[in-house]
Amino acid sequence: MNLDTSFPYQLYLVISEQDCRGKNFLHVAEKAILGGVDVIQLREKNLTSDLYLAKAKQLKEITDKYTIPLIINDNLEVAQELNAAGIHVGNRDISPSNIRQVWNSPRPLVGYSIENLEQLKNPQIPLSDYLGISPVFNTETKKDTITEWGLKGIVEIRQRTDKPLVAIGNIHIQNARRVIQAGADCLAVVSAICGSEDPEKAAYELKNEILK
Ligand code: TZP
Ligand code: MG
Repeated sequence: MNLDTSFPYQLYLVISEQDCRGKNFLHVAEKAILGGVDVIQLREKNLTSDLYLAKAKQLKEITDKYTIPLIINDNLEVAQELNAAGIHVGNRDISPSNIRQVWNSPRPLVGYSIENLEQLKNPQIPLSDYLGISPVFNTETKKDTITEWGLKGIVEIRQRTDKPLVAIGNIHIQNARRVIQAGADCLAVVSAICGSEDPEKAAYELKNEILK
């Protein structure tokens, strides 16, 4: 169990326009917040920084309205310019230590993805605010992944670190409870909410599974 109260979030939406499959992504985000999402990450992979920033600004109007933190995936320039709540990076991106060197006020939330057990010894770990367990289950949404952690993987990571653990990868209503029981503190989803016909209901039901 994580004892760190600086990460009080349980349901984490990772959103991109494409993953909303034709629905208005701002509308999806707002409905998801109304359903119970606690934190949102904008994860756009094929945009210039200008377009990424423009999209992030639109989303931030909504997250600010509900005082929900907005985290930017892997673009420090956009995250800082936006005055986002934080940034999420992976093993091959800019490192948490580099981020802390150039961005310390207000202190950003820094999320760091864990793709293999070796990485837990990495000095970047103490510099991050939460660890992304990536992916818990293989997913069509992101195919360039390394370790499918499974529930056993979560148990193993939980034994080795007190950092807040955010599980991601093919998490749905049917497996959400088991992922929490295995030791995750927070569930991150893309398609379970973005791909739903009713994002508010999807978020509400997931949140209920977590709180059960
Ligand atoms: N990182 C690891 S898996 C993943 C990311 C961004 C995608 C998760 O998407 P979904 O649709 O919730 O499986
Ligand atoms: Mg990345």
